[in-house]
Amino acid sequence: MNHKMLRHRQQGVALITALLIMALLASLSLRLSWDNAMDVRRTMTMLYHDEGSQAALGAESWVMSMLRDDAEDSQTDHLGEIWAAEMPVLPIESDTIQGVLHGNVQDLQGRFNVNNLVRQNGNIDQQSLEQFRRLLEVLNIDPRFADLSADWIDADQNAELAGAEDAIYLGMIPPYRSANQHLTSVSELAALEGMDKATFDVLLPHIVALPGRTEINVNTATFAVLRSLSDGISNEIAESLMSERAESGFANIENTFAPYLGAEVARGLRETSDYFQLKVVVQIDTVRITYFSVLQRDPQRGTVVPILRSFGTI
Ligand SMILES: [Ca+2]
Ligand SMILES: [Ca+2]
Repeated sequence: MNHKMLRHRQQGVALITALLIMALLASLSLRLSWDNAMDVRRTMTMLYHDEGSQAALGAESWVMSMLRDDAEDSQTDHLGEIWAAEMPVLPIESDTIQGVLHGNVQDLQGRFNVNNLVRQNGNIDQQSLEQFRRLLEVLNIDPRFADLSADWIDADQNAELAGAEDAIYLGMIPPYRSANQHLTSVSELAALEGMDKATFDVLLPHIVALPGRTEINVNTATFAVLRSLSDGISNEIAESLMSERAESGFANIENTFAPYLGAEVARGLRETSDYFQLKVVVQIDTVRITYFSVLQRDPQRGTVVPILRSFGTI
């Protein structure tokens, strides 16, 4: 090999080395800028999430004071009151953030409290069980789920005729046990034997799990819950009751319901509420937060406190 050829070869190696270094640097810089973009995105998402959570808690404070004012200003609770109106879409704006917030408040005592199915001593309350069966029939759902729910909550392991206890649930894959105590969330009923999502979604707007035994506010009760009060309340009667109460509630619930209900059931009715559910949806950029809060109002003390908060699902 002469000198000329050797020099050419050395130059070729140097060129390839230089190209390799260039390629390496380019890929490194691409990687760094990608990581950097991801870091910025992650930080912004966390920031938006924090801001969104704060906005949801702000909305909760606002609704709590609205419910306190309502207790001072009115003797009854009905769907024409300000708390029952859908919240307008409110802007969330600052130097760095732009988003929106909307939500609503629902009266939870317009629904059937599944914890009414079982008395404090752990035994099934037959009257509430019958009412739940009627509610399911009105909704075209198998009334067997009333017995299943009662067994799920009652203290014992004796299955009702159409019910189920651990003997059934332990045979499932995966196996599980019934709660045998009062519920904190109706979502537990999704675990009932034979319950599917479609059925549960139909049932959900009409049921609630409130602490202890509660009465039903007929001013806010759903159509199906009104019908469930008695076999004597037909579709037509329930429709006329709905139009009688309109948006300002019944003038006199005793007189209105006396023809349809026995004294025992009538005692479980009222025209005020102590439990409400706030739902807030916050959207900032691509971050969306859904916040639920169950609020308990004590009209005697004039207080409203959150008793169950959750992000995402009820
Ligand atoms: Ca009121
Ligand atoms: Ca049981």
